[in-house]
Amino acid sequence: VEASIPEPQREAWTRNKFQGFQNKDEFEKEVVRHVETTLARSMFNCDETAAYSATSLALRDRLILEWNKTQQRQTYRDSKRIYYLSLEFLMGRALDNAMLNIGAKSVAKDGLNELGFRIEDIIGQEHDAALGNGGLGRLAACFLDSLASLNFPAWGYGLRYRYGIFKQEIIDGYQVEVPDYWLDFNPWEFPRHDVTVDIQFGGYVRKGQDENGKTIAHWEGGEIVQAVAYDVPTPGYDTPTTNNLRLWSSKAASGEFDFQKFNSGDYESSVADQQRAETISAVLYPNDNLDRGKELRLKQQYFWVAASLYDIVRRFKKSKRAWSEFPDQIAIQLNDTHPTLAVVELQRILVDIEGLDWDDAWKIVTTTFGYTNHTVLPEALEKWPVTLVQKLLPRHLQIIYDVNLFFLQSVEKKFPNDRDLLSRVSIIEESQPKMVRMAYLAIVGSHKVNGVAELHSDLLQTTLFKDFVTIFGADKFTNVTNGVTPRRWLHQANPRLSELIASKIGGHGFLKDLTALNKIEQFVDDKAFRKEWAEIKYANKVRLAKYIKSTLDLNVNPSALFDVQVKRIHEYKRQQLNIFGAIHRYLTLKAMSPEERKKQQPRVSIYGGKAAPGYWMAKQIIHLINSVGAVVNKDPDIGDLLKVIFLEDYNVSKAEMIIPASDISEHISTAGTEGSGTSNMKFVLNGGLIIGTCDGANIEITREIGQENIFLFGNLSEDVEDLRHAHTYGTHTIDPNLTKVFEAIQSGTFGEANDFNALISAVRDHGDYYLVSDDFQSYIDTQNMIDTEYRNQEEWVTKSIRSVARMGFFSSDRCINEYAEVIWNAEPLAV
Ligand code: GLG
Repeated sequence: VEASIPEPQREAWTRNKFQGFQNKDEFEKEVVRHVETTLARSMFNCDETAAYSATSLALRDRLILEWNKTQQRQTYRDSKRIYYLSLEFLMGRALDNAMLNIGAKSVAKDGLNELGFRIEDIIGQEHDAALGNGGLGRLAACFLDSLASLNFPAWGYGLRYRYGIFKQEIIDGYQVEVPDYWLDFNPWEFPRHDVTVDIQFGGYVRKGQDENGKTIAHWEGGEIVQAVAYDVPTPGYDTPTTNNLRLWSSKAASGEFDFQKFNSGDYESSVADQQRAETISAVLYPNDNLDRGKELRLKQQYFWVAASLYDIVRRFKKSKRAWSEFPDQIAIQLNDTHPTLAVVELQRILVDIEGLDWDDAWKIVTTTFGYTNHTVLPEALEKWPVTLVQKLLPRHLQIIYDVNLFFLQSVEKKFPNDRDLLSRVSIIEESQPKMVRMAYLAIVGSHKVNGVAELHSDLLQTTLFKDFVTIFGADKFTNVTNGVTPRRWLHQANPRLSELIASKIGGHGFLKDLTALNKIEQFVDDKAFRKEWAEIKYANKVRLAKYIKSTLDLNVNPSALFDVQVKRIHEYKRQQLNIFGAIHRYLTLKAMSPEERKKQQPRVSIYGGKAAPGYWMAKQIIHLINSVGAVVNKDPDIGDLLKVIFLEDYNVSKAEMIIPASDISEHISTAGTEGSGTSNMKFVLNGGLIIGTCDGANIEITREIGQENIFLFGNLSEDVEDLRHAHTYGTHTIDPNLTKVFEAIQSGTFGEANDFNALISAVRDHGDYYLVSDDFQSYIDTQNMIDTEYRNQEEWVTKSIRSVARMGFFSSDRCINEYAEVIWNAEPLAV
């Protein structure tokens, strides 16, 4: 069917072109129209939820126009496109971000005011889009913002989970998980019921022949599930470019019901089939840095990857170019190993469906893909049982075996008679049961492999992927240090600081070129500037204190030092070190005379983060923090000197409030374990100082801001192995101060004496894998130093200003430009 409007009628379309609101009056008109028609309500029953919905719809209309134009422009210019495949996109709220990016916030603010609403209340109505666990998913969201802001033709591809990351409730000090049903009303997505892909699972492979007598594989039988596209417009900052995030949702291929079954009276089982299909995109796996090897997870991965590749290939084929041009037109980035099956799927499409020779196809595949690794933790490295892959994806398993065979043959040729090497690098691990090593498959199937911070990339090349460096050469391996978007993490989260900076350095240009922040360093001695700088931090702390009061009914003093650790709860991130340190502080204060106490620096120790539901130790840590808080916070000897606060349900929108309110934040992972960390960058960008180990991006932050502006402590990555070895084979003595902390816990100071035995045993009896005891004294000393330095507020403000001024490197814009140059070989599209 020819859907386009014939030439003579197009004039009427152009004449009636919808422009979206252009000023306050038109904005109000649009909001009222949406309230009265789209929502079928009126001024007599327009609550904040309705006002939020209507405001979003008015904004969305504007976005959609630019989004359409962007897509047309990108199709017309037909330049190289970037596809970012990520199982997680932790987008957070969209309204505020959209208003700021398209420059409509002040119009909306005034308009809403006239209509009887405060913009902050309206923004606060939105439910976070929480389709991710932590850093990996939030990085993908920052990347989308940068890709659009820099005008790259880029799409994100992910899954449209019905349930995102669970909501965390704290009941009696324990984490309880509540499902996060976020799709009730989501104005930011567009269902594309006409964009569907049938996805096959199971069945068998039949060998056949094509017209030329060449053998080809036919994958037949099994079940079909349908993928439906949902599009989310992602606007760039201060540019018309609005890119697309396409999320796939699963449903039964036969439509609503199996009519055969339905008509024969078997209603229940026809509905069951439908529900089984919908299960695929139903829920985000809530594990961060942990692979659980669940069958449904593998189904999710293939479902998403196959739908995305079908879409990408379909778009490419429209251009009628030769297959050899595929890698000139398309770069696909694998966000971790989760989408690695895409490598196999593209090879399958090219060989089985498009009839290319194996070697030609494989060249195209490997030139197209790049792979980003985010962690060296062994428990996070994905492996799938060969038997499971055989059952769900029989043809893909054959291809994996062939890829492995040709790869191992090439290794054998280069390094003859090294059987050990062959078994070390084989994509198939010869274990019981046999496993497919996804990271190795990703390396072999990509032209570039990168880590996310310098130390992390070095460790990859010297440990985990050492053999592959020998085989492929060092050029294949590179580093792209993570970054964060200054739009959300400075301009949106901390509007007053953003304005102050803009007022000093001639506008908001730094939001597009963050290195321009260095211009504020010349004002470091400017009295008025310093004063306002300090006032903004204080105001942000007051806001957080109010939030603590309203949610926990606890009073905290905004003048106290706010010490924050918010991130996923994980033993390697060492929230246990933090809380042991807080207990030590408590015991020390208790032992002091009242006069001595008066001289101490008051501190609020703030924690937040989710534990994976099956991660028992992480849940113990949450329980300990809450148990300590319950005692300390009501101890009259202590008063304001120490408060221990656990903030429930840490997420992106809460991060936007918490991060600007921090004086010191903690990034204290065991050296060599954190890939990069990205909240460390956000905290410093907002004028908070950090205490950290020599790990992840902390090292580069130190290099940029100067070691006088950061509090580093603890053992170095190169000493970790020896220390662990000594714990296991030598005599392992526990730090005496830490021993006192353990004794306090086990004497029942914080509730049931035996509740926390596992946390203590891990350090004392089971080898202290995370080096909590080894780093304890250094941690305590550094915290004491922080107390002292905080009392010198003048010096503290100087450090804060200088640090922010030197954070330009950590913009995700810099990061995306590096990917584009070194990995994607792609360029922005002028608008
Ligand atoms: C990983 C790592 C983090 C890293 C993030 C983004 O653990 O250190 O900053 O990816 O690269 N799972 C993660 O969050």
